Amino acid sequence: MFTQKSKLKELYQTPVGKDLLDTLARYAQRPNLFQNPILANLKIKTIGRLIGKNAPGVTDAILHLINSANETPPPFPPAITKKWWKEAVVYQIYPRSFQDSDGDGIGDLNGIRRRIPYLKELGVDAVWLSPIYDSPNDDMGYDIRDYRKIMAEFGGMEDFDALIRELHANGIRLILDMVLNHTSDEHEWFQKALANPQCVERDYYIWAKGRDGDEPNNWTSFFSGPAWNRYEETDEWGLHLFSKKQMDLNWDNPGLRAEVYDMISWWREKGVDGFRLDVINLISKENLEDGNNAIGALVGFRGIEHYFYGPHLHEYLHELREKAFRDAYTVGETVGMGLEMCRMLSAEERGELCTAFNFDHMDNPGKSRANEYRYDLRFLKSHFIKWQEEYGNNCWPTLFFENHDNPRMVSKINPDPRLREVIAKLLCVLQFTLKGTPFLYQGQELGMVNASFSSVNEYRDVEAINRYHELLKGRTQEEALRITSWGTRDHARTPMQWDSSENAGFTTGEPWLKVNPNYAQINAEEETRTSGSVFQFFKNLIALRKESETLVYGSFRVSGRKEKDTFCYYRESENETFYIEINLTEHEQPRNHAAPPAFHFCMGNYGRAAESLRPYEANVYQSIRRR
Ligand code: ISL
Repeated sequence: MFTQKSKLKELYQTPVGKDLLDTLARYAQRPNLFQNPILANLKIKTIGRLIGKNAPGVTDAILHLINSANETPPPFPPAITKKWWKEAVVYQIYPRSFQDSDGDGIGDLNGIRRRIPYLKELGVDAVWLSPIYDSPNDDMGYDIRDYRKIMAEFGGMEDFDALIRELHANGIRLILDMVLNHTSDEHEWFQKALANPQCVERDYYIWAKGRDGDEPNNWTSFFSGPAWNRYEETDEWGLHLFSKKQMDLNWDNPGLRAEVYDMISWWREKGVDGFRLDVINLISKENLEDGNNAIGALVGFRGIEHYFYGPHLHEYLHELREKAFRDAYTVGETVGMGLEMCRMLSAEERGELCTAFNFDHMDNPGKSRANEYRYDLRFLKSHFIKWQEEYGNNCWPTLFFENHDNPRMVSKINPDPRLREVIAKLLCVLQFTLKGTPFLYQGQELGMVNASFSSVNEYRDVEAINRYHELLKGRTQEEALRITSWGTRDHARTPMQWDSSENAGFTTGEPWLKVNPNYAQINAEEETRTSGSVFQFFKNLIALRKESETLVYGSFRVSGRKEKDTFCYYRESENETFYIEINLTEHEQPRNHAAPPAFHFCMGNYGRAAESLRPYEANVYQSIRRR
């Protein structure tokens, strides 16, 4: 057991210790702090001063998490096993904003079916649909009311059956988004629990008595405010880590788990090929003790240390694999998990997840999408080298820059419209030449960018709306709008831009969320017929990846490890090598490594290579195939 007297280097040897210390260092904007050999000899009790949070309880919380997570790290096997989901290009669709087919201003399943030829042309192998189930849409479908019913605005079960049939007929697999940490408070289980506290469904949720008339503990919601609703009828409080209408499920209840396994098996029997698992690492709550204030201030959510890597997480994930997912593909949305913890959750021999989403690269150290800042691409070099070199052959990375929760990456890096296409293509080169499964978010292949919002009334994102009203306590409407406009999830949810007709061809009705007015310049119709467009670049690089096992299973070797402004690397297999060179800055950079001899220029975001590396230049070279 580790104690306050344990040295940092001893803790750093454990999977959880390494991730927690690296996470703290990143939040403190000192990402390599704990690799310092001098500091490594210090006792953990000094950690408070090091990270600027010399607060009581931080080191106790870290020691407790490390001591209770006493797993042995998975081995490092010599070979990679081949799987379809390691070779696939996955395309995330946010159904509400993809294509409307009935003119109600909301995307739907028949609209997706209509766009299958577009997905085929791009080279997509699988689609991930954000939740399509019956929901009151407090959190746009991530608040599920009936897991076995299609959301009315999206169509009916017959439309789902038609969609999966046509996707499969076109060689495209289907991944559904499964939200298992919580349900809508309008779900039948929760309604029964309110109506009859003695019913079996009562214990499917997490209830507690208040404290002196206040919440049972000091936990805060991811969506602002306390994480509890009070229910007068029984004088109890119900836990909601997200919106007030998303009630956390009690995974310690075997009856609840059995209901979930049955429901997942039902979808698998309908032919679903895989599942994206919403905040899946939060399902095991250790206890309901107060959260540490310093950790809450550092991470932004008080109480998170009691549930982000709970005591039964591995047990429940293994049971999910055995009794529900079986051989279906799974990718866990594992908020707060570092590389080592993702290895514990997804190494092949552990029989838990197939892959995991780690978010460490989505913001620069110490930043979040709640901050206004220019994303510095140079941070990606150390991040990707670590994940390409240390993840192990029995784990498989996921490669993404956008999703439905984050602003458009091009806008985060540099909003200069003259650089938009070059940056979009640079991100494409990283996503499709590094080792891992690429997850492309709708519109990223067009180089879509953030919108601008003139009022909170234009927001549809519950997280942004709640935060706006919280900020109003002490700030003007203009300030609250400006601050929430940096990270509102609405940026990713403006309707897909299909063509230059009204509403960008998304709907003939009134769109549920405003269309970005730049659709006249940025749209699929224009780009699919224009050589050199962002779409064509994605299509060509996806095609290159498909014809070359090297870009899928080849080894990774960095070139110029110490150079800050450029990221150059090889992908190698026995008879073929690719060399990639990237300028991570908006300034011209000297080429410190000529492309190796016997390599030919394959593709690049400036069309051809030049004497030096121009702003954000990214080039792919290929060796002549050795026979
Ligand atoms: O963006 C995030 C991490 O980078 C978090 O703010 C995000 O809310 C968290 O990852 C959880 O997101 C998932 O669960 C939420 C839902 O609102 C998100 O859309 C979903 O991706 C609650 O179900």
